[in-house]
Amino acid sequence: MTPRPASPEQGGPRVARGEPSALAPAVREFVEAGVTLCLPDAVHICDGSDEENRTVLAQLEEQGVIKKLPKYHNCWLARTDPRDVARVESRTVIVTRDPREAVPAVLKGGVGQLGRWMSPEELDKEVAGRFPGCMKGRTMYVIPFSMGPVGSPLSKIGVQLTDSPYVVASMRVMTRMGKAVLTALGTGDFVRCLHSVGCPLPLQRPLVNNWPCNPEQTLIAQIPERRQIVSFGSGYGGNSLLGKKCFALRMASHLAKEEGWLAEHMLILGITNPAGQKKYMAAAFPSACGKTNLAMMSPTLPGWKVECVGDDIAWMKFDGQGHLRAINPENGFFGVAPGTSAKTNPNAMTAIAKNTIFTNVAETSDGGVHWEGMDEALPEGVTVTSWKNKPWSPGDGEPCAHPNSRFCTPADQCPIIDPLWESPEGVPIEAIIFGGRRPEGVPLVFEAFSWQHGVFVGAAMRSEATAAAEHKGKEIMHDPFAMRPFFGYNFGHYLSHWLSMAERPGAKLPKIFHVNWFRRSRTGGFLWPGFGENIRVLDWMFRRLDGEAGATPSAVGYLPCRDSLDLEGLKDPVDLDQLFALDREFWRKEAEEVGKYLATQVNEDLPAEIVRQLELLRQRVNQM
Ligand code: TSX
Ligand code: MN
Repeated sequence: MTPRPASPEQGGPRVARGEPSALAPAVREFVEAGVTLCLPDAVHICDGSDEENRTVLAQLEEQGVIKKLPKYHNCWLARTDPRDVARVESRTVIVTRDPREAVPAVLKGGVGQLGRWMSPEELDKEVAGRFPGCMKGRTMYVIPFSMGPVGSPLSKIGVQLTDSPYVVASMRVMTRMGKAVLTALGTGDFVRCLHSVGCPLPLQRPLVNNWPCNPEQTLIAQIPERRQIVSFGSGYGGNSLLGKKCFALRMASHLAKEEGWLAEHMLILGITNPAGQKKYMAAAFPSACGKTNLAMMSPTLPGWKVECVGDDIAWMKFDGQGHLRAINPENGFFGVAPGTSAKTNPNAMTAIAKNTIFTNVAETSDGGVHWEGMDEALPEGVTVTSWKNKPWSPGDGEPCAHPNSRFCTPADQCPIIDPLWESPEGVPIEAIIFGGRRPEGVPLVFEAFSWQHGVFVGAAMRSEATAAAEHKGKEIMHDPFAMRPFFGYNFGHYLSHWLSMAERPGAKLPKIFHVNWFRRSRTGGFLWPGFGENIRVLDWMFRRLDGEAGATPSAVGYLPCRDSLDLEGLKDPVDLDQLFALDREFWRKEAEEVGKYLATQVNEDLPAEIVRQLELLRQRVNQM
């Protein structure tokens, strides 16, 4: 491949927007290298303006990638190629020289489930087999973006090159994007993000739904040492909005380990009690636990207020006073649509009524959106078109919306967005909540005995996975820290990093809790009403932090004392005995399973302290 000069006069790409010569030298070099490799027809440097956004959306509409939803203000629907609907874990890699930096050495006979490694040599080969000329006939957009408020000491900057205008429109929602970011960057450092849908023009094959993608060649690579992210073949958000999972979790977790902070898959909420005292909490849940619902919940207890800082990612760092300060590095919510309703999440429903990009939801004949669990009767005479663009009716036996369909909406449209959500110093985190979807055995809430025990609780997280096509029944999957697909480095080293927080002089360590909203009774019903009633659990935590609520030690952690959970005003009685019951045999098996998992998956990299915590759990269970 002969490199080509990158200026229009010399036959390089047309500059569709922006001024390449005004870019900082390092940014310009990155853009020029992208042009030389990908050979786009034009380059567009994004400024982030409203006018630019309108142009990008109009172009997407003209290409038939999105269509307007006239029932709402400035809302759009994208239908993807049905082969490009989710993150692709099998094609997601962490690139390091030493494989042990990226993933733990799995015990012989086991298959690693905590990430995939690729060597730099192999990556370079894979890139060379995909990217040369991949943007021919297309425009390469240059997206300068900040993860976190522009200029915050906790924020980080990236520059994404992409040939997808859908990515441009979505990144404008999910990150702070444009001119202000280039100014804040100056001549500083940034993460280099390169993305292509892998469909140069003229097309080799016809598009499906006008959605360019290249599923056979999909690859998502994080290269921490080079501060680089490379993504090919997918336009779907988790693979293509590189600021989110790739940067804010995989790349950032690596940077956080180097720099002494934490990049976590956590929501952040503010909670105010009837006396007006406020605290912030962060919470990590695996998928299908209603994380976005909790982040925006409407409490049922009188006088309590919950406000949302973020619904997916938390960057946390101890400040000079020893407080753990957190920011939400994102600017929007990229939430799962099905199950979101006026009952489960009224605040999200309000947020998504304008300026929102929907992907793979169903469309109503009156220009609105629809999905499973939206809980809204269709107006008389209104019909539904499914995510596959086919007429749909409730008896069809297929969902109208893809189960992983999404809304992409600006965070500041959430009615209960926290007043400090863009505070550059972050909010002080007093509690960290882990959780899982556990039909059996795991009580509604418990508090860890110590930081070290809490880290073990995070490592031992498991959750019921929604039945995937290849599985028969529902399985309880391991998902440590809800980070299993997002670790940017060896999970054993990650555990050591978390444990090391206890050695920081002056650090005021948050209390760690574990919750389970999903325990079922012997007859199969949920034992806890969940949703807004979860405030009763947060209230108990709140009072624990103030040293007020009572707790009794158990084999698994501190449990609320009788009467220390406020159950007043609950419509239906709650069976506290079943909700908090601890069964010796269940926990013996649970400890054994967690032990087996950590021994095979983390093996030699498992910190001795975690082995000790497992042994302590075993002893406590034996003494039950
Ligand atoms: O999001 C949920 N939360 C957290 C809310 C703040 N969900 C939905 C999970 C799917 C993503 C829940 N589902 C919660 C919950 O706390 N709890 C449950 C289980 C449940 C479902 C229905 C009822 C009670 C519990 N009751 C009725 O439907 C009447
Ligand atoms: Mn997530």
